[in-house]
Amino acid sequence: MMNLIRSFRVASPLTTRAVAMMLSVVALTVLRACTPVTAPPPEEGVTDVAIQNFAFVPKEVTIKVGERVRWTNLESGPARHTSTSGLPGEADGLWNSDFLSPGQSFTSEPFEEAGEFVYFCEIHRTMASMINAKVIVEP
Ligand SMILES: [Cu+2]
Repeated sequence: MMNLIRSFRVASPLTTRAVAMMLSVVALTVLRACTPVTAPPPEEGVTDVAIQNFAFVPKEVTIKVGERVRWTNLESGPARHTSTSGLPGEADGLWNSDFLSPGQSFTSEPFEEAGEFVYFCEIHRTMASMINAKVIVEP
């Protein structure tokens, strides 16, 4: 009996601490989900494309040889996206962001050649707004 009481007394503050910890984790998660994601600060030689409402914005950008493109997932919901060069089912391997969660960015390497480069989102390859986006590189 004495042992039981003792273990209860020992367990009780621990339980309180565990509950408090769980609550703070929940609070942090809620807080994080409610914090609006923001675009990173502009960078010279980098053109920004937002991924928002299941679309690349703008869908077409024009840059110069040697410049880069940065994609940022600005969804307010939990949707992840990718920026993947090529066409759905025919990724050409020029770049691939992997999964971008809201708030995450991916910056391409500098484009070394002039031309037009299409890309899409691997996850939403059936949505018209998420395919046939374009980077136009001028000499
Ligand atoms: Cu997507």
